[in-house]
Order: sequence, then structure tokens, then C-alpha cells
Amino acid sequence: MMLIKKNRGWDIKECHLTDENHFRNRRNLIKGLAAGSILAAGGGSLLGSTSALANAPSPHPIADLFPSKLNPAYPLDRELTLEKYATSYCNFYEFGSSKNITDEAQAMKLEPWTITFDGMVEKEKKVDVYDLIRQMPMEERTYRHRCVEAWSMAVPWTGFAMKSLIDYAKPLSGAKYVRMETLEDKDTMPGLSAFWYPWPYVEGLTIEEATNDLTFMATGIYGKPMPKQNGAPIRLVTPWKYGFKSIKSIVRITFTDERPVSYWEEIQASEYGFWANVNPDVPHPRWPQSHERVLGTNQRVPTMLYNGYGDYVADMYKNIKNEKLFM
Ligand SMILES: Nc1nc2c(c(=O)[nH]1)N[C@H]1C(S)=C(S)[C@@H](COP(=O)(O)O)O[C@H]1N2
Ligand SMILES: [Mo]
Repeated sequence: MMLIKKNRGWDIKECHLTDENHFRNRRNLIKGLAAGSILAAGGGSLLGSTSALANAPSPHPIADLFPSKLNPAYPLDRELTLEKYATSYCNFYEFGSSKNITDEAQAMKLEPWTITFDGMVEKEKKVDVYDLIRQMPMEERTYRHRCVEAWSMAVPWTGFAMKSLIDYAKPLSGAKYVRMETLEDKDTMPGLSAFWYPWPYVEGLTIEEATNDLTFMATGIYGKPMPKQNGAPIRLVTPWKYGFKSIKSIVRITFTDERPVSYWEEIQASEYGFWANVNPDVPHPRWPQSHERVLGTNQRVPTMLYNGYGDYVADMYKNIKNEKLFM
């Protein structure tokens, strides 16, 4: 594994990417150029035109489901991150590549919001996300979250086990993977003008991973409906994997027998793999993964294998050979 020469530990800029030039030669540059010139024409004023809507008071469609009952099965080994940090220091590239995208994210329209289930399922369907959530067994769980950029947080999510969603979707027995897609809306997502990225954001899990007890669909955080910047109205949470697997603002769930290529893997396969399980002993090519900065504190603590969730998940990987499980 490559070791870092230039970056000394905590000097790293907390951004997956250092340079757009990574992509100059990529084949999707061509397709992106066309989209980019259209965006350039209409850019700039998009946020201004929607801010009045975002500020209009209206009851949240699932407000009555909060707070949900805490499931005590997942106790933390550390203090909860303060809400103000977890809801203001966010990765959501659709709204920009900085951590400070809260204002931009308020332009996202949450109603109506439909999720499409397609691919290898008994019957394809399009459902209203809030109707769907109401059919699911809501609970609250506290989980650690470890970003590949070596910062971490510990937060209470509200939502339901992804297993319930898989049961609801009724995949065919031949389906091996679940592929998820984020909303791609040029009118409200200024980050999409970064046309060299392969939008929409895509992530994937094996069916076995998706039905693991830990795998969670989050619809809220800190006992409240999910803020837009954290991935409203529904996002994935896989706490044993690096944070980029936890795809936000999902609009499509596809069952397939082919391994999906996820967004970061498409961008830079030498740095971000399909499995992305947390491992302190496998450095990222550009920085170490041995420790993490705890968001909202001055603490730097050792990172744990599978982010400390090995008892739940390690068995799934014991027979997998010749795969980069930790990248
Ligand atoms: N659609 C989408 N999902 C995403 C991202 C993103 O940029 N776009 N960033 C990922 C990364 S790198 C992390 S660490 C987490 C951050 O979640 P948080 O902002 O709620 O902490 O979201 C993940 N899900
Ligand atoms: Mo991340």
C-alpha cells in the first residue's frame, strides 16, 4: 500500500479530492461538456429564486413520527456529537464540495418525493416516500460515523432497518446487489454544474449487506426529521463502512445481479472501492486511516476495524478472496 510522503497526518484538507484535474482525461468529460454549457447559461440565480419557498412554514409530512423509540442495542463508546456540528459540517457534493453547504441545500424540494423500485423485483413500483416511511417500523439508533477523510461523529438516527425495505421491495431470488441513486436536479443542486463528476450519486451494497441488522435507512437525526443537508428525506447509514457509502436523498432503488459502480469508485477507483469497510491498517493512498478527528472536539482517537462493528459484519467477508475490502 502506498504511504504518504507529502501529507503529514493532520495537514490533510478534508476533501476527498484535491484537484479537478484528476478528471481532465476522463471519458465522461465529453458528455459532461454538453451538460456544463447548458448549466452555465442558467446558473447563478437558481438559489435566490427558491429561497422564499424553502422558508414558507408548512408542517413536515412525517413530523408526528418523531421522536421514535430508542433501540438500546447499539450503545456508543463516546459522547454524542453536538447537533449543531453534525448538521452543519456536511458532505453533499450535489450542493458543493465544501462542508458548508447547509444554505445551498435548503433549495432542495422535498415534496413531492417518490422512490422508484426497479430492476430484478417482482413488480416495479414508484411510491411516495412519506407513505412508504409510514409503513416501516421506525426506531432511533445511535451510531458512530467514520468519513474516509478521517473525521468522525456519533449521532442518533431515526429510521428503520434496511431489511424492512428489502422485504417491501420483493427482489427476485437472482438479485445479488442493490443499487441506490440520489436525486439529480440541476435547478436546485448547484454542485451538478461540476460536470466532471459522474452524476447522479450512486451507491451499492450486496443483498447480504443490505439485509444486515446494522444497515439503516435514516429519515431523521436528533429526534427530528432529516435536515436537507444531511440527506432528507431518506438516506442510507452503513456505520461499518466509510461515510461515502451512506448515500443521501435517495430516489431510486434498483435490484441487479451486477455489482454497481459507485460514484466515488467511478471518479477514482484507486482510492475508493466498492466495499469501503473501515480499517485503520489500510491507509488511503493520500493519508493515514489509523486515527480520526472527532467532530466538534479537539480529540483525535484511534480508528477501529469495521468502525467497531465487526461483531455484526465481519462474517459477511470471511469467504471473500482477492477483493479490496478496506478501500
Ligand atoms: N448524495 C450524496 N450522498 C452522500 C455524499 C454526497 O456528497 N452526496 N457524501 C457522503 C459522505 S463522503 C459522507 S461522509 C456522508 C456525510 O453525511 P453527513 O453530511 O450527514 O455527515 O454522506 C455521504 N453521502
Ligand atoms: Mo465522507
